[in-house]
Amino acid sequence: MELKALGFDDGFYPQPDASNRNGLRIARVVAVDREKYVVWHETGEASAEITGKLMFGAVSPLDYPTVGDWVQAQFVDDDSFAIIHGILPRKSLLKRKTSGKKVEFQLIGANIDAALILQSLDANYNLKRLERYLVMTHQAGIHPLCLLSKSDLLLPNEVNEKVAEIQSTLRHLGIIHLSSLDGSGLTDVKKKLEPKKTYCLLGSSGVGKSTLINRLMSKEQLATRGVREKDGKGRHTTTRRQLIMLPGGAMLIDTPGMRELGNIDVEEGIADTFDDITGLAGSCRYSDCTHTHEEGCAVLEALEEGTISQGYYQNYLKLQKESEFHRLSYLEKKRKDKQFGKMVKSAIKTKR
Ligand SMILES: Nc1nc2c(ncn2[C@@H]2O[C@H](COP(=O)(O)OP(=O)(O)O)[C@@H](O)[C@H]2O)c(=O)[nH]1
Ligand SMILES: [Mg+2]
Ligand SMILES: [Zn+2]
Repeated sequence: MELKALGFDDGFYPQPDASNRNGLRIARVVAVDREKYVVWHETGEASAEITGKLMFGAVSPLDYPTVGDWVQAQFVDDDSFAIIHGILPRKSLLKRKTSGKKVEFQLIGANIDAALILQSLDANYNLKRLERYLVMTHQAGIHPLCLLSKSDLLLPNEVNEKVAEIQSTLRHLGIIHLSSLDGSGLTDVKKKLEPKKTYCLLGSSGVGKSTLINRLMSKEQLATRGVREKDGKGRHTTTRRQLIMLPGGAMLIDTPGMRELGNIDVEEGIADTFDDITGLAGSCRYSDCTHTHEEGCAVLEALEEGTISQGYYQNYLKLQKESEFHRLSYLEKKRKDKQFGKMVKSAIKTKR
């Protein structure tokens, strides 16, 4: 398969063949399982590992290949195995905070064109969580689309109410409601998936990601691409992050469900997601207004008048506080890591 069909953007990477001189070829990472990778290249699929140099030079998870990355690799064993020497600059990078107390980034995927944020219309539906996903997506500069699954569980007017509720606060967000069970809305989803473009499917576990992917895939495709993992029934299950080629030529990155979604330093993402607040902020009396207590605050006025909702405003403040807190913790961690690195270096020197 041509690299272009795998999503390679030769407008973004003007000289893809410059790498041939050192015997390296360009490939795309389609699956990551700890230190093991699977890549696609022009003639097929290969298992891959990274060079020791890349591994020891890595100072953070950001320095490791992730699903969707374009890499330069040396192919051996009839192209069945690849050694990854470097990562090409990323057009976009979707990342979140690792779960738990640790303040470190976890990569979700690279070179993604659009994000499909899936929420199910049953108990999982949660506007605040949707806003959280939007912040992460916007921060990466990726276009979001909201998919509401399991519409078969609700009456049509109940579905419309939910859509209207989202639309009233997130006015620019595209929304499609669907049911993988009765098939409604699936054609609308397929229409959004353009060939050679890369999408990622985001959502908590149980919202119907795997079921949707099964509906978007055709049986033939299942057999030809062996990257997917199947359980006994031949259904798609997610145990690792992987990129899937859909029948129409679009690619989809499936991620294991996320139970908590923390963000580190996502100020731009927040500004883009809460654009009603961002728009009002320009009319606040003070340019450094925090929109919490100030005189002449346009945001507080709008809150009073009811043009923006309490929930929207509260979540804005909450996500901002969290983003800043994690940003400072991350800086502190980096500083300590650096100090520790210096200490080790001087210890080695003294030993010599
Ligand atoms: N009623 C209904 N159930 C669904 C739909 N899509 C998925 N499910 C069910 O929801 C559960 C979780 O689905 P799954 O695809 O494994 O979710 P994932 O964890 O996001 O991959 C399963 O029992 C599915 O059968 C749907 O459109 N309607
Ligand atoms: Mg799943
Ligand atoms: Zn203000």
